[in-house]
Amino acid sequence: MMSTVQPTFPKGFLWGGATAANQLEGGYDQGGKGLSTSDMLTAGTHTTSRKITTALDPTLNYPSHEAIDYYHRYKEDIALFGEMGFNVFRMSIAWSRIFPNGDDLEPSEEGLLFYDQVFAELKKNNIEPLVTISHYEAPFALAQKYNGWSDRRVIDCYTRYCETLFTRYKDTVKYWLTFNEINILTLPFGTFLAGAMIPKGNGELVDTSQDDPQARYQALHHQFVASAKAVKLGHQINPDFKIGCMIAYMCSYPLTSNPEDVILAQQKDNLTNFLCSDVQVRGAYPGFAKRYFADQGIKLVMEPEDEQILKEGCVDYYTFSYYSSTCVSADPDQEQVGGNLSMGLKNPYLKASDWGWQIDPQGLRWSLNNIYNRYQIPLMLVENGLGAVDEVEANGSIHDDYRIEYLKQHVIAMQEAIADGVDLIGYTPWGCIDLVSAGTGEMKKRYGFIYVDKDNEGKGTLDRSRKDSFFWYQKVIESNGAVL
Ligand code: BGP
Repeated sequence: MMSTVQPTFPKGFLWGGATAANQLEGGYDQGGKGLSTSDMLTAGTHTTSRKITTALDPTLNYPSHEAIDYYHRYKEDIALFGEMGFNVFRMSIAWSRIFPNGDDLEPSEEGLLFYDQVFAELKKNNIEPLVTISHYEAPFALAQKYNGWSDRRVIDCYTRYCETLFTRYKDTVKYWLTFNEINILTLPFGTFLAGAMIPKGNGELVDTSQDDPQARYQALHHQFVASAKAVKLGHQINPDFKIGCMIAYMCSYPLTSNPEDVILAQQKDNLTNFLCSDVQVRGAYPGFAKRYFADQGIKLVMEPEDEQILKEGCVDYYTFSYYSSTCVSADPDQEQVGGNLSMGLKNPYLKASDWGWQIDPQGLRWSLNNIYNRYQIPLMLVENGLGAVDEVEANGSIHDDYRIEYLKQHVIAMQEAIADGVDLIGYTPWGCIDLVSAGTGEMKKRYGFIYVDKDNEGKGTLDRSRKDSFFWYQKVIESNGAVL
């Protein structure tokens, strides 16, 4: 349909980039930091899974131990973000820098000081921080002592951590996210990544054979309660705080017009995407979740006050990651493809990235409309991008036109969604500086505008350099999305 509306971005739109502490900082045993669950994950490859270790083995490569050494280079990196024109930067705080064991009675002053300095540097560059409180990690001691989020007592550890952050950074940070991609716990893996639970089985990060849905959903319930408590507490500490949820939005189309496929696609949307955000945005479990739990024999243990806590802890805004889309079908004999977190079926109309994630900018427009139609609260796209192998030319330049093309089409999709009436307030593409991949532990799967000289084996100078996409994004920001 032709439209007469000229799509534009609103004034004050937030443009920036996104990262997570464990994929970026390094300095895993410095500044009084305790071990984090992410420090116990070895590197994998494109085809082999990362392994979960329970004791450090010096002969293995743990990519988060050094990561890209932002811990020592944040000033240089933030200056580059400033040069690109960022007005927002999504980062996470490493919980075990603040509470090395997770249940310590007092926070670590040294850890808090590090983030004081990071925030000061951002301010100097006119960049607003957007802070994920828990991005795919928790103190490893909590995993060992309580089996992570499976234990309700971890809620108190988390709220003490939140209270510490909210009080300390009351006047520095306005935008918060309680948990990264909280819906990973609706999938049969991710218990270690997100739930800090030590799975039984062969130690592979993605080992679905030992799945225990009862424990998974119980851990998720504890995270919901923790998130709601954090929202309430944050608003008490500073009513101007904006505290959001963060969902890995898995866009799924019915493969055909067969009504069975259509129902399956809707069920997947409900169970993997909307279950979590319904709880976090609306403050209660939706009907389809109750039906699913009954069908699966899952019985959540809830305290009498939980319903009230969830109701009082609704988030201020909805954020999500979007990388790709897949299809679903009632017919089991269809070709599978990968995607961020979930597998799905191949869509004959789409091309895929080198890691097999199907590229679908229109799916972003569809998703933005779908989410906004349901909640009518501000949305922010806090992860998006193309994981690719970059080649450095002899003169040091990096011509990542494939990344520019991917991002450009997704910016156009956002513009269209805004013209459709969606209240989208910001965009932080993932891995704005090359960092360690969460899924594979690789360095060569790069998303950045800024190249970091380091390879999969951990070798390299760690020097930073500007890719072509750096200059492209700089113009996009400068023109508020008018020049693509
Ligand atoms: C999301 C995570 C990020 C990030 C991204 C890309 O699921 O929130 O931490 O890593 O996916 O995934 P990968 O690093 O596996 O390419």
